[in-house]
Amino acid sequence: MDWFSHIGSIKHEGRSSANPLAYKHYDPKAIIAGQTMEEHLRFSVAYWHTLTGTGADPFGEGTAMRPWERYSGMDLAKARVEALFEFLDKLGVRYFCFHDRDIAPEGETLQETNRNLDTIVDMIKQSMKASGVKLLWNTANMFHHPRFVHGAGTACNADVYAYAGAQLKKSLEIGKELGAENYVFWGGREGYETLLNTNMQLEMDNLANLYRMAVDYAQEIGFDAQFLIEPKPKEPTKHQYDFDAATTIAFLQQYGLAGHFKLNLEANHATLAGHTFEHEIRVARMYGMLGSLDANQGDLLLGWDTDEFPTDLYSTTLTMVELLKNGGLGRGGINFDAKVRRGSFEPEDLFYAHIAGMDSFARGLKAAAKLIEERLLDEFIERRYRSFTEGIGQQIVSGQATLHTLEQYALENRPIRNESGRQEALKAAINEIIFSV
Ligand code: XLS
Ligand code: CA
Ligand code: CA
Repeated sequence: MDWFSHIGSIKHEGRSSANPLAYKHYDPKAIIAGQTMEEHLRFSVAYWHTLTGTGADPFGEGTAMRPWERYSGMDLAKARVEALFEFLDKLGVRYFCFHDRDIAPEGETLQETNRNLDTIVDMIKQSMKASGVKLLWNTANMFHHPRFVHGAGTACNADVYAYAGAQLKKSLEIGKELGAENYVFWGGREGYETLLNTNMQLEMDNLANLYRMAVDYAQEIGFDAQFLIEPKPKEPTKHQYDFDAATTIAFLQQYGLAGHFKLNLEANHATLAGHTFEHEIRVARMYGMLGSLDANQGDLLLGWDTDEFPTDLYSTTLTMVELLKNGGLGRGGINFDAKVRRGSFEPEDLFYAHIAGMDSFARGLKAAAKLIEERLLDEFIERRYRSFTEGIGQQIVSGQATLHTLEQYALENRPIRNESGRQEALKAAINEIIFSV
């Protein structure tokens, strides 16, 4: 069955092409900063938005025209697998990600749910083998079903916690079966609505214990994926425990888990936390905890998680600067956790959206490589902090300074002279680089 029969393979046609179904910047084999674009940009398609999403919002039902939606139950689940692999092949994308509940419907019992999963996982495994496509990560959806009303790993009800453990166990087995490169934990309901009814200490201890059990079980079955926690400050809970990169790292350190986890950072979650994406990436990088990225963008006018496809070249450029400086993402990738707008309901919009996201990152990569090569920011920053390379600054950096020596210096020092931060000049220079690539 051909699910997108009217669309062929998407090719790189370059900047002069007017074909909306072609890449203008993403050229998988082009070499940038010593590696191919394909190696730098390990793009991934998100099952939940692209195959399972319907365009429904709290005010209206789905609008998306998806040829596979004429089926239901397990037939629908199977049709979506076929559509996914055709979509990946036509786009030339080598990775995908899913939640357990995206790929197969829940049954009446946990046993039946797991049997449904087994059937679809077999089918996915065959398609992966035939195509060479890989699983960037999988995860367990422990936020959608009403049983998780008060959370999963932070539930106030031990029966729910046990169910979550069982679901997590099965998900780790699936990850192993499909050779997932990473395994993600996003705790949509791991937070609280009000402290009036919440034992925060117990909830966080329990969450850490669940993570520890997952580490142990992965070791037991020989599942060697990189574990990733995905921070998000809120939505659906009012206060989510894994608020942002810094909070999540502190949590992992507090519970002695930092050696087992890295972070999966999402652009829209960063902005919901009041940060830029590059801020979150920088924090993770400083702690050696940068794992993988969920690429999307929010809307300045809307205060929620809109998961739009990334088209902001400024953000993709600064993101790629961080990635290049990190020496890449290792086992991680750039997963389009992004959905087409409700008004973009035709199947070809899925192609336009991914092409827009991939070209935005490809152009961001080219601009970032040029920025680094020209040492525009590096030179400025080095100069800005040069007072720490000699004299009293050098003593501060090397840990030799004391409050006595600082006082002595300050008392004798001539009037302090600060220099401009030149933010506007730097932005203008970055603009020129983005225009030029
Ligand atoms: C929701 C999250 C979710 C995770 C995976 O906001 O982004 O989709 O990426 O559970
Ligand atoms: Ca995400
Ligand atoms: Ca999101």
